[in-house]
Amino acid sequence: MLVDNGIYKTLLEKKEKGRKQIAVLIDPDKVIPSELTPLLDLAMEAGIDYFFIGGSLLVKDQIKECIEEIRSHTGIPTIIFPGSPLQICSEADAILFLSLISGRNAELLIGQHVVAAPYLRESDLEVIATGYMLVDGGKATTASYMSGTLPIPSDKPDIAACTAYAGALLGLKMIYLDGGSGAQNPVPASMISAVRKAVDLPLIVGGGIRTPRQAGQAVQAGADLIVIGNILEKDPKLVLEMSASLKSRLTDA
Ligand code: 1GP
Repeated sequence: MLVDNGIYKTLLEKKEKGRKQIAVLIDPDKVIPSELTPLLDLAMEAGIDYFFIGGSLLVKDQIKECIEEIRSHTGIPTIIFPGSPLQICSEADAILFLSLISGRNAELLIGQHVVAAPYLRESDLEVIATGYMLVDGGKATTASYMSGTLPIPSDKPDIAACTAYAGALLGLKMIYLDGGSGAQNPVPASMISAVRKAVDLPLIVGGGIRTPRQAGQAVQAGADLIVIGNILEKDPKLVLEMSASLKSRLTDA
């Protein structure tokens, strides 16, 4: 039986209403869980939609603590964004079941999914099948290195569009276009709009978004959900401006 915690349904409803969404990515290695409160307060004030939790490589065992901290302070849904099955944690609301469709590494297309399957079957996590596409963001990232895959060149929107369309044909529920955490350049608008034209699935875009303007450009090009991580580690208050920028674009539309 598949668990339904209402996460995908709500995401889809917001997309259908044209309501742009924002997720804050928490890398459990880079925070002290008991000191998350100021960021959580800002995220609530900003009205963010989700917390994503995870990383391509984690060296500290803090996922559970981070999720518990978020849950005890906010009602914002927690979604695991895993780099490996070791990051499965039943305390969250959902997990992105990522298939790295931009790559040709069988382990990340299906191998690790088989390893994860029995744990997911026993958990209360809503599992959301997501086509994950790494895009060249100007430098190697932990995601590109750890996955051992070649990101899609940023000036090849057609490759991205065909890959996303193939993902939709395979029955995936969402597409995540990612430059990787700390990418030098965010995913270009031309690529986001090419993917938007190719598929009607919820489109997540992240990696290297550092300014409200970049967030706005991504949604303008067709992203439904923006993910912001790295920059908030330096300037948590930026979440307020990021969120305001998305909301004003909606009003302008
Ligand atoms: C990375 O999309 C996320 O996988 C967020 O990227 O940390 O660069 O904001 P940043």
